[in-house]
Amino acid sequence: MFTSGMSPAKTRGRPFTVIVEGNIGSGKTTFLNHFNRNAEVCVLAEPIELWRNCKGQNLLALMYEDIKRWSFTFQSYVQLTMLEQHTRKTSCPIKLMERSIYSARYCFVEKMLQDGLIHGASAAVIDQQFQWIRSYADVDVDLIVYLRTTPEVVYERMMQRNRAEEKSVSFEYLKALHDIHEDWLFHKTLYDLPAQVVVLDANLDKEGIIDEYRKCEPHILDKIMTNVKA
Ligand code: 8LK
Repeated sequence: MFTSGMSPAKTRGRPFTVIVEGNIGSGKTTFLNHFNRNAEVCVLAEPIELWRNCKGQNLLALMYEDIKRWSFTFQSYVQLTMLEQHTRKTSCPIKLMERSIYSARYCFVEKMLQDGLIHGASAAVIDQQFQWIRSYADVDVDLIVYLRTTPEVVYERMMQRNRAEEKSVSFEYLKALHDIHEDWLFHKTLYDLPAQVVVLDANLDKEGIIDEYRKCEPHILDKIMTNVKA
């Protein structure tokens, strides 16, 4: 656990920022809940309720109903809500975010572009906004935790979770999202990495994964302390 008594991890006027990345069903919520018990950690879950209710419109449902029609609308709003989370002020020294403006652009928009699910013109507008945000807003991060899974395991979890909007998500879509996460965070062949990556085996079940978190706590702490001293 991030121990109290640690010197405040304020880096460059913002909290030490950890983004938790991984496929749909990779256990990000379980990870966040585990670290949420610490007073020094501000946990920001994915703002899915905002995506489900943008002035009464369920953008998440619309996107999965007709991805080509709604991908731009949905991804534009995701980018805005992620910007809000990156820049949200907190008195905690550590901010833990579920996904980020980076996975929005590098995984989801990129995947949609590769598969022709978003028009090139729409992706270009999102990218221009993304580049502007990176230049003028403080969306820097200090550490990436990659919850690494296999597509088979997350497909099974997604089916069990049974989220209404995700009923139409196919194994192929999850596999494609898996591949792009792998390219970005494991093989490191896609775009830039905004911070160092810690990779966890997130195929483990709920009990096993807690042990995996415990194993990585000193590692994460070490990274934080190194960063604070630097
Ligand atoms: O994570 C909740 C749901 O939203 C899941 O079905 C995947 C989808 N989603 C998406 O399509 N694009 C996204 C995110 C989530 C998160 C980011 C940053 N971009």
